[in-house]
Amino acid sequence: MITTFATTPFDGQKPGTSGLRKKVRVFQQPGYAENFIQAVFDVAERPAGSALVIGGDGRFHNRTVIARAIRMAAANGYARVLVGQGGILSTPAASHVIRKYGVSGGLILSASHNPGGPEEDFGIKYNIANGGPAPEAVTEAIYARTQNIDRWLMVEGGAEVDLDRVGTAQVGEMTVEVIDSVADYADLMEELFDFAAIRAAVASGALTMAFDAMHAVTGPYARDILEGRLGFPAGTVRNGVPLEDFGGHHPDPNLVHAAELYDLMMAPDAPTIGAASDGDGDRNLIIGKGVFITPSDSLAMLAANAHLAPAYAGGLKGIARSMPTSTAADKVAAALGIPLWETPTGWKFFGTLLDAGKATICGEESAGTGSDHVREKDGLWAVLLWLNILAVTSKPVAELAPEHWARFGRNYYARHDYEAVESAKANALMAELEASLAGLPGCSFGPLTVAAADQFAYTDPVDGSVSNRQGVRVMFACGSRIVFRLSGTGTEGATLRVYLERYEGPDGRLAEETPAMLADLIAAAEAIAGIAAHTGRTAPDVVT
Ligand code: VG1
Ligand code: CO
Repeated sequence: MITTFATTPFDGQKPGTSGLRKKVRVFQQPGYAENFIQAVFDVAERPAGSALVIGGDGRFHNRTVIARAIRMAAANGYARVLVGQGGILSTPAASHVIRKYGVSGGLILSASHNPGGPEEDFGIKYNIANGGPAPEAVTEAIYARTQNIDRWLMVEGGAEVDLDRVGTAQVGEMTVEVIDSVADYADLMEELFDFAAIRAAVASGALTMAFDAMHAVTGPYARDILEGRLGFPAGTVRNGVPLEDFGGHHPDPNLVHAAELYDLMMAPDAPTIGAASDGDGDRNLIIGKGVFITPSDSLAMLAANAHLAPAYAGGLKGIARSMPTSTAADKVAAALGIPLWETPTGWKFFGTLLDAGKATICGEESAGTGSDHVREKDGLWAVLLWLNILAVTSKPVAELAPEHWARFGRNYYARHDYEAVESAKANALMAELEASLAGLPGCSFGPLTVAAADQFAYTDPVDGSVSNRQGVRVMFACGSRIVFRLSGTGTEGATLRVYLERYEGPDGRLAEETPAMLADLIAAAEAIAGIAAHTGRTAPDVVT
């Protein structure tokens, strides 16, 4: 029943920031997904009798690849596969299921915040036994294997597994368990947070919310937890039915793609809090009534108030953030007397810190926040921690945020994305920028003087692995900063990300508009990198 299919390598099956992401039509080439999955199975650490978790964000092509992956797992000697009902598992839920059932790893089928549909994006990511994304050593080994792969294995014949019915089935020698996609995860959330306090605040009418699931994977989770367990009225979860093409939208919870939610939250009759999540449920957008909270600030504010939730009442062991994320969390770590870890972009770099108990809360400027409860960023987790804090303090976001800034200072922050730039042009920009780094210190751009400039390199404090060239940093004497890097998740040309940050101390200007506060930095970024000259673009496509 096990068939060996001869194959030859495909170019470019190199996992990026978060797995292998390509256009659906690339994944639809015969053998493309199979080659990659076989490469994973060939290099993954999986002792005899191992189990595997499979789930995805429900986007177009999800079910096709899941059906193939199940048959391949059976042919490759897995004893058991756990798959979410309908092929659905949010990324944090998959991480939790891997940990809870002690399996050797998982395949997460998602291109996250990238759009879905026949002409859009698909992705495959492998997570290891700790529930987190495979570290670079593993993704490098997978990539190396894709370059010399010559066969893949699959069990043929027998009925297809009915993904829509919870229960067990047999594929060859392997058992397939179709599990409830939501229950394990929702139970975990109930353990972490003060659901009774949130329920009481909801019941009294003091705490109201709007949650935009963006027709992505979080819908069923948000309905169960927010409308079911916490008692928010029906309709609190908007766009709650996962669609294969996310309704034609980008499931990216930022001010551009969740503009409707933003407008709602700026209206006079806005609810207490508005939130949204992305394609695979690991990102979060937080908007208080009348006030947007940047993801970097959200990380800092959550860390400062985490002790109000039962799971974190004993304090935090440390905070970790990706390098381009603002330094707002650093101020909180200093005040709490705990370490602050600065890692390269991508959640895979937090895994060792979480496993070693060096950090409890982690975050990225790209709307990712999470803790040691799983090994992925977790959109609903962040929303629930905000709800917990709002319920316990009875203060609106518009009061909590200024209080935070008055204590720690405020990091004005924005990210400018230049999307689908011709790769050669983006590479030339970065190369020229790198070549200019040594000469930058001492140079002035308007009122800003460069204090230091470098390429960020990271040595993992736990396993000693080194990751070079993780983004160009230009640091100014006043404490402001610009970071330049190319995205590792795009599927079309290159995306240039420019991260801008300006710090104002507790006695500084705390209530200004962000664009005005960053104007000098924006001009400096153009002068330093020659963005218009290299790319022909005079303005970013997306500002978040
Ligand atoms: C982006 C974000 C990064 C995030 C990654 C995966 O990567 O910047 O912070 O970890 O997406 O997020 P890049 O290389 O494009 O900048 V998700 O929610 O798309 O899995
Ligand atoms: Co995501």
